[in-house]
Amino acid sequence: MAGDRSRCMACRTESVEEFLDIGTIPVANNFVPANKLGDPEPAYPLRVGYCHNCSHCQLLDMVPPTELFDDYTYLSGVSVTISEYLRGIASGLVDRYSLGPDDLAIDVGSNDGTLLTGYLSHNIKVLGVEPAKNLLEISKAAGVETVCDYFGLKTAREVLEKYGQASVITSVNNFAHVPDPHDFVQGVDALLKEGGVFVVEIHYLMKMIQDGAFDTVYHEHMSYWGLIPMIALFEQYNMHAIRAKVLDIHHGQLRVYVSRKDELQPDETVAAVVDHEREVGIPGWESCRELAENARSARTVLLNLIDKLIGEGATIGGYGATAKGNTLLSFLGIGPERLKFIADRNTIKQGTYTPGHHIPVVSPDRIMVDKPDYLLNLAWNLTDEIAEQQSEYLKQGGHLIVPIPEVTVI
Ligand code: DWN
Repeated sequence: MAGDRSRCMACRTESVEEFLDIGTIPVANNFVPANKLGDPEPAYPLRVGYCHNCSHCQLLDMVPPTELFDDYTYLSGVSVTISEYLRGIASGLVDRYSLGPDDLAIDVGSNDGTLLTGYLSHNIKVLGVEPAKNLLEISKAAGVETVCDYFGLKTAREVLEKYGQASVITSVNNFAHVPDPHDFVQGVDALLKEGGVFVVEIHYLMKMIQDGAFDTVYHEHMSYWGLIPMIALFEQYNMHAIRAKVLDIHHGQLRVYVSRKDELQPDETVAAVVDHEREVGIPGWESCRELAENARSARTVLLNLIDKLIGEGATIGGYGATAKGNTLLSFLGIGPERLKFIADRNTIKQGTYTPGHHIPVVSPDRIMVDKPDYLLNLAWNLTDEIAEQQSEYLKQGGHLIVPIPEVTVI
C-alpha cells in the first residue's frame, strides 16, 4: 500500500498542500509482460503537494521503493544523447577535480553503469550503487562493479568499509527517487573524503513548471526539487552548494555541486540560480497551481487533436515507452483503441504492454511496416535524436506529435 505524506520530506513540517492530482494509476515503469496481462495490476494515487514552509514539492502518496526499483526497465544506455551526456559528466569531473588512479568515483542510482564508464579510460576507480537486480549483469559487462542496494547511511557505511572514501559521488536523476533525503545526505557525508564533492542532478522544478511538464510526475519521482529547498536540506548537515548549473538535457535539469561547508567555497553560480528562483517566484504556490492548470488544458488540446485525426481516418502510433509517457497516457485515458503500439529501442520493454492501458510496446522496426500517419512522441525530451533516427518515416510523409511544452506536429 502507498503511504500518505503530508509532512515535508525536506523540512519535516506538516505544511504540504496538494496542487495536482493525476489519478490512481499503476507504476510508470512496470511494463506488463504478455503472460501477466490477466493479473491484477496494483494502482496507487498520484498527487503532488507543495510545502508552504520550505517550498519543496513532493508526492503525497508513497509507493515502497522496492516496488519501484528492485526490477527496473529504464536503461540509460539506450539513447545516444543520454549516454554521451552521462559519460561527459564523468570526464568533466575528472578535469575539474584533477581525478587520478587513487580516486574513487561512486555513482548512486548507477543504472546500467553508463555514467561510470566515462571514468574508465581515465583509470579512475569506480563503483555503482543500484538497487535494480536485473541491471547488474549489464553494468558488469560494461566493466562496472556495482553494490546492489538502496543508498543511505547504512549502505554508505558498508561501502566505506569495503571500498574506502569517495572523491566524488554523483547522483543523476536519482535524488528525486529517494523517500528520505536526510538519510541520503547523511550517507554522502559519511562516504565523501575531505575536500570531496557530491554532484546531484535532478529534473528541475523550475523548468517543469515553465514547460508544463506535468508528465514528469510519476510514483518514482517522490520529490520535485528547486535549489532553495535543496540548499536548506544540505545546511542541516553542514554541507552547502558550491556550484549550480541549469542544463537543457531531459527538458531541463539542475546540477548542483555540494561539499562540506568548511572545505570548498561557493562560486557565483549558486547565488545566480537562487536569485532567479526568487525573482520568478518558483518554486511557489501560485506557479504550482499553474502547472496543474496547464496539465488540464494540455489534456483537452491533445485529446481533441488525436480524436480529430482519428475521426479523419488517420492512424496513430507512439514513440518512446517512457515513464512520463505512461503518466500522460493515464491522465488522458489513452489506450490501444487510439494508439496502435508504442515503439522503443529498449529490448527489455519490447514485447511488453504499457501499465494500465496495455498498449503493446514494439521494436521501432514496426514503424516502417505499419506506417502510421502520426507518432505521438512520448520521449519529447529527445525529439531531435528521434526525428533523426526516424528521418525515413518523416521523409515518407509521417508526422511526430510532440505533446509538451506545446502540442505541435512535425
Ligand atoms: O528520471 C528518470 C529519467 C531520467 O528516465 C527516470 N525516473 C525514468 C526515466 O524516465 P523516462 O522513461 O521518461 O525517460 P526517457 O529518457 O525520456 O526515455 C526515453 C525512452 O525512449 C527510452 O525507453 C529509450 C527510448 N528511445 C528510443 O527507443 N529511441 C529513445 C531514443 C532517443 C530513441 O532514439
